[in-house]
Amino acid sequence: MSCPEVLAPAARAELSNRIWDLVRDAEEGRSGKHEVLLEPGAAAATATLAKPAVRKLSSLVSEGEFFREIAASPRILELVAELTGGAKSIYLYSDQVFLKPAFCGSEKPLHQDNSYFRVTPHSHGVTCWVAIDEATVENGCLNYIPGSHKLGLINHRAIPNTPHHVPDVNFPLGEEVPAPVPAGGAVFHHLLCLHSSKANHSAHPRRAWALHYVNGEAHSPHREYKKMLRVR
Ligand SMILES: O=C(O)CCC(=O)C(=O)O
Repeated sequence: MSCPEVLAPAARAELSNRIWDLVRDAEEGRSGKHEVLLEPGAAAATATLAKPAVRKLSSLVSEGEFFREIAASPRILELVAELTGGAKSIYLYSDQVFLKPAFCGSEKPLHQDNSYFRVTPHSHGVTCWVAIDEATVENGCLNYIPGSHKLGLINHRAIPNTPHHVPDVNFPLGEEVPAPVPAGGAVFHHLLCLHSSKANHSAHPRRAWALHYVNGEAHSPHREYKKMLRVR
């Protein structure tokens, strides 16, 4: 499901600036609060990019009120409640910024979010992926396999020496369909919906803030409610 404007232009601009500040801190080794993943190919991609490039930054909400207010904004939560079965209470399971720096942003292979999170029932969680920059086919928007949430949780195998894992099944999974999103818009996906994003060879960075929500009746072996941010 897509929503062209979950952030007002001023909020998107402020969020964008704050994320650039955090990225700069991370690139200069000053990001104590956040788990940071770097692009493996950044230095080799172009002569002008011979410095670390961040590919993922965890837990923006740990930065404070500005980020928490967006994560708890009524516009997002209305849709989250509807997509998680009319939930009365909603928690933020986790949040992370996925970056695809210009020229060197690498792909995120096909996966189901719940192969990582293990939330049950699967329908009690949802991901809201907010585009900070316009996400296009060229700079690596998400691609979805429509209807793949109906496959149930499928086996995944780890790709050695990477943080990724991919489906490990011997049946066809279906065609991937790109889902471009304007800056400030969002796509929402079921925790079992197969998705990926391709490499960014364009001159335009692509950043997105993924907010993963669960309702108050979900379970996961990896999270306790008391450690999650209650947003409703
Ligand atoms: O933004 C990306 O490239 C990948 C994001 C993703 O896999 C997710 O939000 O679940």
